Amino acid sequence: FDENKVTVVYVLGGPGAGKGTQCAFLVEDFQFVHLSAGDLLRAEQNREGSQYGELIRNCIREGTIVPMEVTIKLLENAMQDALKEQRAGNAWANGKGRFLIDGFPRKMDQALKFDESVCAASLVIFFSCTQEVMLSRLMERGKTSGREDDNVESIKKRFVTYEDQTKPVIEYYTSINKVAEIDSTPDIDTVHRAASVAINELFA
Ligand code: UP5
Ligand code: MG
Repeated sequence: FDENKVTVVYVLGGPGAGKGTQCAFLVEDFQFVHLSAGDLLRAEQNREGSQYGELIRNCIREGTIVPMEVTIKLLENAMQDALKEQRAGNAWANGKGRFLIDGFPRKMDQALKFDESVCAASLVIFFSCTQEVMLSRLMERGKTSGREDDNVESIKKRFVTYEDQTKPVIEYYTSINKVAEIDSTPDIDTVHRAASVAINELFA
């Protein structure tokens, strides 16, 4: 994808930090297309005839990262589809596509690969939150979410993967000045206001 034709924003933060919740607001505010890597993987897992169903199910339950080829392909396909749809509907005033890529890249190799071969991100929004708060949010959500990874054992494993693999990605983008860090501990509206400020600066 040509960086002159699309703007990519990565949305990172630990499990339960509020990435999905905040992306929904940013879609409304800024006409982004929201692509959650986790949602795309869960859809692929449930797609009849998928050769990756078992692999994805195991990774999600164990909180490990699905091989990047699978995730990158799903994201690329979703971006292609969205571009066609949105262009047809004239969703973007200046014709430049806007994508929020939620929960990706989670590992350094994915970051470098996507930036280089798909599209470099203009900004990384990092929702920071304590594990204590994230744990309680996920346990609460787990009562109704039906997500196979919203249980204490999986959540603990997700935290470890986040600390070991995803934190270095955030540090890398921080070192090249692409990160807007937003404390996502406060209430949803407060976090939303702070996130809007960061995106407004990007489009200013
Ligand atoms: N909530 C949200 N904000 C709140 C606030 N400010 N105050 C109070 N409550 C708040 O929010 C979680 C819960 O908290 C909700 O109930 C919400 O109402 C409440 P949500 O917005 O869903 O948080 P989010 O950060 O999106 O949490 P999620 O669980 O989706 O994060 P993960 O990063 O763990 O999950 P994801 O779906 O991205 O990935 C799942 C798995 O897929 C990974 O573990 C991995 O195995 C696999 N994966 C890959 O392998 N590769 C990828 O690239 C991506 C995923
Ligand atoms: Mg999410």
